[in-house]
Amino acid sequence: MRMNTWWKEAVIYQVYPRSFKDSNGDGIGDLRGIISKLDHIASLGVDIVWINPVYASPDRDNGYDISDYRAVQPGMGTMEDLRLLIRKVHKKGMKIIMDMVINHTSDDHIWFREACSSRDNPFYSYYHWWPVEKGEPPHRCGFFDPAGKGWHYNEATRSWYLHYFSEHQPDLNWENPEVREQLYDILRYWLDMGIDGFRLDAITFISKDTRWPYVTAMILKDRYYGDWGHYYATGPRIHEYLKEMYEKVWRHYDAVTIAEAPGITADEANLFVDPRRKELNMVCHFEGIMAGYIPGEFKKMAPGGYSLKELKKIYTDWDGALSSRGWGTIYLGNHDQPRMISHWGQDDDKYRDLSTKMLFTFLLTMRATPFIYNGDEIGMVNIRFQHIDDYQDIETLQVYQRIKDAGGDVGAFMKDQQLAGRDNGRTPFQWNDRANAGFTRGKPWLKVHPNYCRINVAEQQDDPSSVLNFVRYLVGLRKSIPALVYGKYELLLPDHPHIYAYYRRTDGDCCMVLLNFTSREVVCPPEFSIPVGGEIVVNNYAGVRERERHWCLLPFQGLVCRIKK
Ligand code: TEU
Ligand code: CA
Repeated sequence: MRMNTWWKEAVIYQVYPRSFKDSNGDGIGDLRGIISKLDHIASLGVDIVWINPVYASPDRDNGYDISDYRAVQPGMGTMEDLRLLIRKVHKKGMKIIMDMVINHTSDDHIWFREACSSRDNPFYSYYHWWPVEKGEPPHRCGFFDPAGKGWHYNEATRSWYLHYFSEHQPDLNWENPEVREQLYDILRYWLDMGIDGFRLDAITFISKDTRWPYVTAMILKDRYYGDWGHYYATGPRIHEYLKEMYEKVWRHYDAVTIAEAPGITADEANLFVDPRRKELNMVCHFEGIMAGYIPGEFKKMAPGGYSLKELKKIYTDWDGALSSRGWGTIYLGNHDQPRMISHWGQDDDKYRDLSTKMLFTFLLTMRATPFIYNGDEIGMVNIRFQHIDDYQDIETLQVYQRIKDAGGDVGAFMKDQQLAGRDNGRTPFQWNDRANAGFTRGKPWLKVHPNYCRINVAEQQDDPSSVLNFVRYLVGLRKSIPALVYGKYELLLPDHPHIYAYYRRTDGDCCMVLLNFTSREVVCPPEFSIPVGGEIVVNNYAGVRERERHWCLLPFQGLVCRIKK
């Protein structure tokens, strides 16, 4: 039997602090900036605010390289500002969760600076090392490494250290109980300060097979879908660690725990979130967000784009996997992804608003806790940089270098990045049509999208037909119809290439959701009937077109029809 809980009913709003609002003119968003915009966040009707890392960091990866877990990054503000933010969020009746990066630290963290000074240093065992006497280490992938390598040589200790991301993000050695105690202590520190939970970065990667087996391309392909992320997510002690973390931390708080879960498939999800196992509450999987990319290539979209049929299968499989135990999440964009609208909809002037509204209808009517990424609520789109110098993201820059060094096709990479590059989702938030979109009075750290004069909050604030007000309406609707949260999800027309349709059903209530994911007009198949006496509660067009008793969906039309029994 499934229990109803606040975080299942919640809508989460993700704030990327660097790009949200700058309060002091240094061009970088900060905590005071977020505080000044809490009215906007609250106006959406969301329940939980998730902020990306704001801890002390050399910012090689925009805060995902923490150098002090108990300090606020000076550029972000002070500890007082953070306490104020927590108080103000609570005062508005919302909750706040922080991002926690404990798979790795910054190479500037005192633990690592000590560790790499000598093999005898007590902190040496806080990280994973491969001593030179053993020869070359077995290959591991470093996602953000210019050479693609996951080991980096350190002269002082005559050994390589492990880093799944960049060389500036050494992986912590969770085998060491002292490391684990340190980390649990940090989690408790923040919970005691009053935050309501965590999004746990790359948490599926914390356990390593320290027999360090050779993982050849063949093994990777045969056993791990050719995906290093999957190999990394299947460490032998992962669930032991998560259970321990539960006992030592979560058990004592009413906090929500959300795993960022690269490498996890639907059939593994309950290992993390079945409440009987006492590990975590929810996982954010990558299968939906990665649909359409060519496997084995770096963020290269298949020529025809993603297939809706495949997308439906992924979300339906995930729903099925979590239908009786556990609970899911859904997101269509975040700080690691292109803009939702450019990725899954069509971002030209003709269809931008319509397809954004359709996508939000999807996002907010599925059986999973939805995440809204800041900027999507006004329909912000990819900036599509032309020059490598415009990018700031370590991933883009390092992979560019890797391809260049290997004599690869840099031009093709630049083109792929216009769709997939992470900086597309990180351009400054567009508040109004004044200088720098009202984000900063200084020079923004990343270019503002030139369309800010037309696409901004001020423009949409009071326009009843705006994307912004559509999102506010949908959030409210989800909160007022329990079937949209807890109702059973039943996929209709699974093989239809253009329409995504499903029921959300409880005993006395049913919502039928009909979404046209394409720019063509589509007639619903004849076996698909119009519900008699249904009430249309969501529609991104003024009306509904019918043709001989068949529903006809206009380009990117999204409809929710409520059928009460
Ligand atoms: O992401 C982890 C992760 O798996 C992604 O890095 C993913 O591989 C990549 O973004 C695909 O482009 C988290 C954070 O969300 C991300 O911002 C960090 O860069 C990363 O961890 C390292 O901490
Ligand atoms: Ca600032």
